[in-house]
Amino acid sequence: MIPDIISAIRAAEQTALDDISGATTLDDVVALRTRLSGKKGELAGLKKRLGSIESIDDKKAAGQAVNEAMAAVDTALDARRAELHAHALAERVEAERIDLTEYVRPSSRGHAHLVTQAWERLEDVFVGMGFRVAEGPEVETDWHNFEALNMPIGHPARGEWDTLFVDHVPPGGQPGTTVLRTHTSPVQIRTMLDEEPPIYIIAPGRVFRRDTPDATHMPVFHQIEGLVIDRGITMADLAGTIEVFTQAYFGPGFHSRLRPSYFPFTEPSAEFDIQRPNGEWIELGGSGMVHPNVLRAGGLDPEVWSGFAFGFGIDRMAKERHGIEDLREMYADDIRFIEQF
Ligand code: FA5
Repeated sequence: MIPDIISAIRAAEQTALDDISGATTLDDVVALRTRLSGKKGELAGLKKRLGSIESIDDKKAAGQAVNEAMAAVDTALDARRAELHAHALAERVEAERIDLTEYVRPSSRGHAHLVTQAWERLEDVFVGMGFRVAEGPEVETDWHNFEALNMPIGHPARGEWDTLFVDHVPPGGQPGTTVLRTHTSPVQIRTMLDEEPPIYIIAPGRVFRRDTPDATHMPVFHQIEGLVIDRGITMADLAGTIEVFTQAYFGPGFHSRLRPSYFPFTEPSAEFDIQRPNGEWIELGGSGMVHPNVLRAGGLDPEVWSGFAFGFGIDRMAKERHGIEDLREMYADDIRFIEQF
C-alpha cells in the first residue's frame, strides 16, 4: 500500500511538473495553480488518503513525500510564472519601443556645385594672401574686352577669342561693339581706372566664347583673374605668388613653373603649369607682366607703376582636381554625378 501511494505521489508530481513546463502564457500558469495546488488537485486528493494509512512511520513517509511534491509543484509554478512574466515584459518593451532613429531622415540638403566650391576656395586662398575680390560686368564693351588690353580692331589675337556679340548699340556708340566678355581680363582695366595703386585684386567670374562643347571646352565657363600693380613689381613676384598659391590651394607636394608664351596684354608672357606630386605637369593658365600700353589704358604711368597679371580656368581646374573626364558632365544636371562632389 505504501509504495503504491508514494509512486502515485511521484507520478502526480511528474505530470504536474510536465504540465507546468508546457505552460506558454501567464493565464496557463494561473489555471494550472488552481488545478494542481487547489483542494481538488490530484496531490490534495492523495494527501487526503494518508489518513487511511495505519503505520505511523508509513504515514509520516507518505506525508513527507506529498508535502515535498506539493512544494516542488509550487516552486515550479512560481519559476514558470516569473519566466513567462519576464518574457511578456520583454515582448512589450520591444513592441512599444520608439526607435528615434527612424525619424531622422537621411540628409536631403543640397550643396554648392563643384565649380562654385572651387571658386569659393580660390577666393579664400587669395584673400588669405592679401588679395581683394573685384568684379566686372559679363556684358562688356569691345574697348574693355580687347582694345584697352592692347588688341586694337583688326589685331590677329582677337580671333583667338571666338566672341559672342550682343545686339546692343550703346548711346553714341557703334553696332557690334558690345560683347559677352571672352575672359576676366577686362576687370584689370576697370580696376585700374577706378582705383589708385597699389592694387592687389582677384576677379573670378563667368566668361563666354563661341566654343563647341567638348571634353575640355564649354561656351560658358569660369575664369579667375589676378592683378597686382605696385612700384618695382618684377617677374620674380609673379613666380613667387603663383608658387605660394599652388601650394596653398593644391597642397605642399605641388609646384609651379612658368613657360614662355604670348598674350597681347602682357610682356613678357608665360603659361603657368602646376606639377602633381607624381611628377605630371598640368597647364593651368596664362600670366605675365602687365604691358605698358595696358597700364596707359588704365590711366597709369608705366614709368612709375609695374605689375603682373594672371588668369586661369576654374572649370578646368575643378576637372583636374576631381579627376573628371569630361567638362560637359559638370553641367549635365545629373544629380547622381553632382552629388559626388
Ligand atoms: C586668357 O583668357 C587670358 N585672359 C589669361 C591671362 C590673364 C593671360 C592675364 C595673361 C594675363 P586663355 O584663352 O588661354 O587666356 O584662357 C585661360 C584659361 O581659360 C585656359 O587656360 C583654360 O583653363 C580656360 N579656358 C579657355 N577656354 C575654355 C573653354 N572653352 N572652356 C573651359 N575653359 C576654358
